[in-house]
Amino acid sequence: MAQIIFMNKTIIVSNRLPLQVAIDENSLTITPSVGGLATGMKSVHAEGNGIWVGWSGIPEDEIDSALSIEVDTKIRNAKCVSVPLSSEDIEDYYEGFSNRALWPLFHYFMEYTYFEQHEWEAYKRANEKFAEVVIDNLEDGDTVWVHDYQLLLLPQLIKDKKPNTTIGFFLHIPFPSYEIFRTFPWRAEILTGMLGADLLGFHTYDYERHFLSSVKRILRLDVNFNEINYHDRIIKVDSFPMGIDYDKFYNTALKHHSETIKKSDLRKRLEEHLTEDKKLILSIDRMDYTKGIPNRIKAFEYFLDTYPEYKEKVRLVMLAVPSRSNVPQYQKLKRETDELVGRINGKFATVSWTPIWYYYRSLPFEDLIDLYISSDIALITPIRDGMNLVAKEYVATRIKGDGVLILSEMAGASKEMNEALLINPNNFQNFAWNLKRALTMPLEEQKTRIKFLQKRLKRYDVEKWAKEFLKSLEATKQIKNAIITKKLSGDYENHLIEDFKNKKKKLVLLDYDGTLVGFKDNPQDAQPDEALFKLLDQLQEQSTLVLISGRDKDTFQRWFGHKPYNLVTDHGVWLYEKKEWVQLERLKTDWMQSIRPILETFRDSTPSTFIETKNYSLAWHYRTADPELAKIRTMELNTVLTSMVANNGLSILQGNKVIEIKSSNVNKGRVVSRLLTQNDYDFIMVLGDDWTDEYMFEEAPESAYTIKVGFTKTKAKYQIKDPNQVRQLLQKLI
Ligand code: GDG
Repeated sequence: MAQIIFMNKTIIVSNRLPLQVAIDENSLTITPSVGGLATGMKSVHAEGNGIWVGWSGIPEDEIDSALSIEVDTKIRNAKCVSVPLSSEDIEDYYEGFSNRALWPLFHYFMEYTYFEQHEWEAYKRANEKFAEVVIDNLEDGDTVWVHDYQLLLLPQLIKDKKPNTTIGFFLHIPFPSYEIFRTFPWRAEILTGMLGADLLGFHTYDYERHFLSSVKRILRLDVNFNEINYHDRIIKVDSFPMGIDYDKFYNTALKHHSETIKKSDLRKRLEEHLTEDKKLILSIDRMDYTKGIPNRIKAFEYFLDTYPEYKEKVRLVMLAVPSRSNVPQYQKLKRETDELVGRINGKFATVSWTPIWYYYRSLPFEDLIDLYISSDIALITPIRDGMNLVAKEYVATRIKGDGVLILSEMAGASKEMNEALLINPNNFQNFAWNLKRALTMPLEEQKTRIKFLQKRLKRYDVEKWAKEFLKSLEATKQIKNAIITKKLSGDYENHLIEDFKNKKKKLVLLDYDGTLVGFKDNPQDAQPDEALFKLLDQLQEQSTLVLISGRDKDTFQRWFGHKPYNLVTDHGVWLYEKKEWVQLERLKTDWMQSIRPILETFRDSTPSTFIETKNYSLAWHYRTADPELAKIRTMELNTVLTSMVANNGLSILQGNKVIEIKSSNVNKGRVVSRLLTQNDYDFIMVLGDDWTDEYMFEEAPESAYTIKVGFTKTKAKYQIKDPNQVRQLLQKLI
């Protein structure tokens, strides 16, 4: 297997390598690609020992092994490493799963989406092949940047094998809303695959928001602003709108305008059409159903019907670049486009004018620039598009400041190109009206708009985009370090175990839910198991053990009454010591009758929530409710309750997916202070997972081992992942 080993490099991974391999009978040539991604990544790739991992474009079974070695060597000379993929992989993983399932679904084309089990298997296999090559080339301290929808599983595959690697992932296409994404048969696997990354980047805030919404609802993970708590990691999610190589487009346009350069045939031909009262309208896209090509042609027809005075005055120059022509929907689109162009040209053409010039091919870069600089208007109207770089390129080439960009609201680019004429591509009336507006826009207005757009594109170009992403990715190391510094493992853990063994008067304070047992949908299902009893029995023999919980006295009596453990229930109202219940606090409960109706209103308007009535408190549980609705409802409930509780000596506790109202003068911290005065302990350990446990951490003396379960913000000195690890730790102590 191909292998290049260097220190601290960035490994870029994308489905295709940024190069073209051409093999004919006598020669093998490798030329670099000039696409947006290749340009954007150029400096990252060139820096130090950076490498690029991807497919070469040649299936491994279509080339003999001697030639394959030669191809690999040449690719390696270009600082690239190829992933060997067979024709079958390409058929099932790329053309199949990537382009017949992910691409249409992520672009909201559900009717084009095929879910095939064997293609999903191929997708997993191909992602594993990429992982293998990346891991083979990976050294400690390296950074990996994975690109796009073909490699959604790759981040986790790398993280599983190399947990310390810093991994970034960028999605170049939209992330669909939860309602669309939830239809995906392997939705949880896809999300989990992506969550192997430390930073996830999207073109727009909307895609980011959709992604987070799916993470919350499907994986039920906690999200704080743009950070996801995932096991012992915090994953950052952010938007980075991809730019273009502005200077390259601007300078080439400048060159084409200069007197000294010979005009290309294409340019001359275009200019023949350009007289004072005639205008060229340009569209350029890959031939893809997301780009709205048939829609655009129909809208253009509508325009000519509505404003017939523009017949013979305008021409639509439409470049459609062949793409994925093996996939049936693309073949259908090509047929439909051919027919539409034929029909409309037939309908309107005169001896001296055809309304649409249609090219179905790819043109050299210089011709592309000629198209941009010769067109008065760019008509970029995708039905759905991650970003759309063509819109940005058109603007960059307008060196005289004239020209109008008509841009679909459905393109990610519309979010940062407000000075364009933004349209909904499905509203033909508005489409035609804006086209007329563009055709009649005063030059001064054109210049003002283009100038604004150019300024932004120049400032946030593709290199800046790549740098910003990598800067953010680098910053995730600090989050990781902050977790590592508090994580109870290695030396910290050994020290704790040693101390426990050596000390005589030991106090162990343990919260129950979320600390000793995981959360259940219904709190009554979280009973202690045999293994836990065994563990606690032994711990009890070696220390003063106190289970300290917000649970009610009756439940704990049922579960633990037969054991010699000390129990504190109701957040500190009752203490069970030497098999006797002692009431520590005398509390009123008359407030419940006025608070309960409020909670009932919230329960009724928030499906899957319920109220738990305890002896001294009321709790509203929302664990299985829709997380986004629950978030809004908790804010509302807090507002309503805050005004009521203040004057009634009550307080609101924000627990783990629960809001609890109880008397202000009880909390777990008060019990801790009380317990501490009773004896002269030389070892104190406090474990808890939730906001209510912070009171215990606060009251514990400086010398205590305070340990928070989970990796959210805490006053505790150490952090540990989950109840499983808590049990492992306790096992080690005894
Ligand atoms: C995906 C997302 C996102 C086009 N025709 C020719 C040619 N091009 C170049 C353009 C432009 C690029 O191809 C097309 O980029 P887009 O952004 O418009 O679209 P996708 O290919 O669908 O790209 C998209 C992008 O990823 C980046 O994240 O913006 O939303 O779908 O650069 O100039 N270049 C040449 N000849 C052509 O005939 N030389």
